[in-house]
Amino acid sequence: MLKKAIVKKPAKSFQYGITKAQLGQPDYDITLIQHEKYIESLKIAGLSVQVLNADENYPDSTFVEDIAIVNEKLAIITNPGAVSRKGEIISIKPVLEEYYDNLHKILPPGTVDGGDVLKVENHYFIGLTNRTNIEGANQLETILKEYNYTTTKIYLDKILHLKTGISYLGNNIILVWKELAEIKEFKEFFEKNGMTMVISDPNELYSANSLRLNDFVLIPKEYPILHNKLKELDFNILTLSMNEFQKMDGGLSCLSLRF
Ligand code: CIR
Repeated sequence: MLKKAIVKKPAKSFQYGITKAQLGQPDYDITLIQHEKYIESLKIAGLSVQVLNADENYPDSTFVEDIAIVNEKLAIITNPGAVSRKGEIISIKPVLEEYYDNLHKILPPGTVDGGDVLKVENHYFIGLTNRTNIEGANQLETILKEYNYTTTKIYLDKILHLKTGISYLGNNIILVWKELAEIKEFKEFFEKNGMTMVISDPNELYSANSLRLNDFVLIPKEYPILHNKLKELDFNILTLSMNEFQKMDGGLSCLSLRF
């Protein structure tokens, strides 16, 4: 059961963050409204939400998922792969110290973005991308193993973060891009654990980043194919307009730390 979420208000500098989306400039006022609605969705799902103040120095800082990995046992502050995001970790430390005695850290030359770290029950998949390097992934594995989690590293290219293309929806159901589902390590794991795969429709790739929140699944608005598939699987679905965040390459999971 998830109890708590940490989010960070988008900064006015949001539009100056990193993006390859080519969807135009985000509208700040609409961004704020979408962020408010995101907070409401977390609350509907039963989480209490701590809202951190915006940090103008870091345009991407609303994407808090990338700067820490949190679960029921421990928290790890990452060393984000993008140079412009490294300073984001400073302000999260005191916040996480309120909840965790055992706060770990990824140290340089290791880099990890939380968006590359997917938890499936007691197993973690770690994507090796432009943001997460092998030194970072190795450090992360060592820490997670201390707490009895198992891990698999996955080499990826052509994708920003691992979780851009895959989400675990609970109940042994995985939502995933076809090209990722075909990766040997994923295939073996899904088969071995008898998991059900929901393959993203090629026209709805953005919605592969969705979020299981207690009794609900939060998906981006206007992805009818996914919506129908999840309805057939009996999920309680919440939807949210995410187009301003999408312009900055952000998805639903990126906007919070949940534990
Ligand atoms: C970035 O490129 O770092 C941000 N503009 C988007 C980060 C999205 N985070 C995520 O997928 N976990």
